[in-house]
Amino acid sequence: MARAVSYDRAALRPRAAHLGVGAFHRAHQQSCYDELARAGGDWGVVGINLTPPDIAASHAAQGRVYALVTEDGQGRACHEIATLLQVHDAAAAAAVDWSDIAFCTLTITEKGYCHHSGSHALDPQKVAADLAAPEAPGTAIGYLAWMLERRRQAGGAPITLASCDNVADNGRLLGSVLRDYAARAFPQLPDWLERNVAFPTSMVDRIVPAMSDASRGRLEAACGRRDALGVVAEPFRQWVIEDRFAGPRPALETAGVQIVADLAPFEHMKHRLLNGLQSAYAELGRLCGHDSSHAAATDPVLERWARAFLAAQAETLDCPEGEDLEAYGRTSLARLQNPTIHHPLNQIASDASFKLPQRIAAPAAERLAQGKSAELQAMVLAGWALQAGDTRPDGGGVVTSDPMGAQLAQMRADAADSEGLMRAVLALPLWPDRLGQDADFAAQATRWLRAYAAPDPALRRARIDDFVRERMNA
Ligand code: NAI
Ligand code: CS2
Repeated sequence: MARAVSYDRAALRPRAAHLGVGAFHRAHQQSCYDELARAGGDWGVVGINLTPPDIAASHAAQGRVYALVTEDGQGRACHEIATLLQVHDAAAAAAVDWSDIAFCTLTITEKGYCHHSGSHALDPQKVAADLAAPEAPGTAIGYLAWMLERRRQAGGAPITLASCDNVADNGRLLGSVLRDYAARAFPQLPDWLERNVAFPTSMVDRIVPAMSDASRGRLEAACGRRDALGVVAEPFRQWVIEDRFAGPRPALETAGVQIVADLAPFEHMKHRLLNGLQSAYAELGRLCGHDSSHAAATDPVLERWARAFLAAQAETLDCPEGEDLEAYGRTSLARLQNPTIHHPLNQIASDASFKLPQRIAAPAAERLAQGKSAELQAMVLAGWALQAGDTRPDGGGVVTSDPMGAQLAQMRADAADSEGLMRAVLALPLWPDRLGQDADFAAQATRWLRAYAAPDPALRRARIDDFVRERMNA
């Protein structure tokens, strides 16, 4: 039975905003705001979507309430979420009243920051249209800069902009690209930003696959109705945010959010263990013939491989306060084995050129610097070299997309052999220099590229199994 809304929605005020009202925001930050409201808080959220699909009309049509279903092998729960007070699609974004908003979060996908992947630098080409017409922005960076310039001119109050995307040091990335853009578009804005805007880094975690016919069916069974904005997620939820704010903020601690001075250990732990394993399965799982992370995580060969991979990744981590890295790794694998969450590997493989630098390449480079093998990470990069840009749909019709996909497909076509292809991939400006300079790493990645060339997924799987059994004493 659905958990009804227990608070007076009229008492909620539009004090927060969110850019990117996608499935994850509706399942994660909104569930935190909902808990705050149930505890007596008055923070409501103004949602803004700058890219399709438009959802404002659907949100209004169903009374500005939607269902969040959390489920695992032990059961299913339906939560009615009413803290998303408004939704504005791109055409209406310019009219949003930001004057009372003190805290804004973002989930605009890794590519939404208009930066060079693997860096915090703005890519001017990605904002060229906005720089030509800064009063009519189309990108999230252009829109935020334009909003902040109007706030500056109006003598507006300080504001916190908190990225919640899976990119390395997301707060510093947002601050970096926004300051660079502002200097080009609104010369008086950078100084105001320094004094009035905070960019905390966040680590956010809840597995929220894109909705499918099957998950929509489970939502209807749990909540007793169809729901255009409904989402289905695992029960696990974590939000760790850097203690860096400008102006008032919601009492996020009420919802179990951790406010910490040093965010990096938490971010690296999540990016390299949970996210790293997901991206590893996105490559190796598909090579072994699997469509979902659940299928990969319950494959005995890939489960054995995962235990070796998680141990190797954990060796590059400092343990965050209050955490246990080995237990976190076990929990990460168990979460991917959740029988109700069938996360398409093609969805996880999407935008991999923005994900693999922090999830795979950075720990690989650190292992090499420690004089340790990074062959497990090389296996993942070789899988990416072979599959990036392959847009064939999986069994469920899900396709993968990556801004560098076409470039990788061309590199495969142009390469004389596996060694030439791997050399070209490791020369891309995505990775730490050490990866391209280490002959052993390049040789290992090349050998796996050749091993993956076997046409039969069962043969590829057998080669992975042989490696794990022989080399990792698994
Ligand atoms: P989604 O596809 O449901 O929603 C994507 C949202 O991003 C939409 O609101 C869309 O308007 C916006 N968007 C997409 N491209 C954009 C661009 N170039 N500029 C501005 N806005 C853009 O995806 P979902 O599941 O909500 O994930 C979004 C992001 O949330 C992920 O990329 C990741 O960084 C983060 N995240 C997702 C998790 C998940 O399990 N789905 C878990 C943890 C973080
Ligand atoms: C996934 C993440 O698609 C992907 O890149 O690895 O969305 C993952 O599900 C979340 O980060 C979990 O919190």
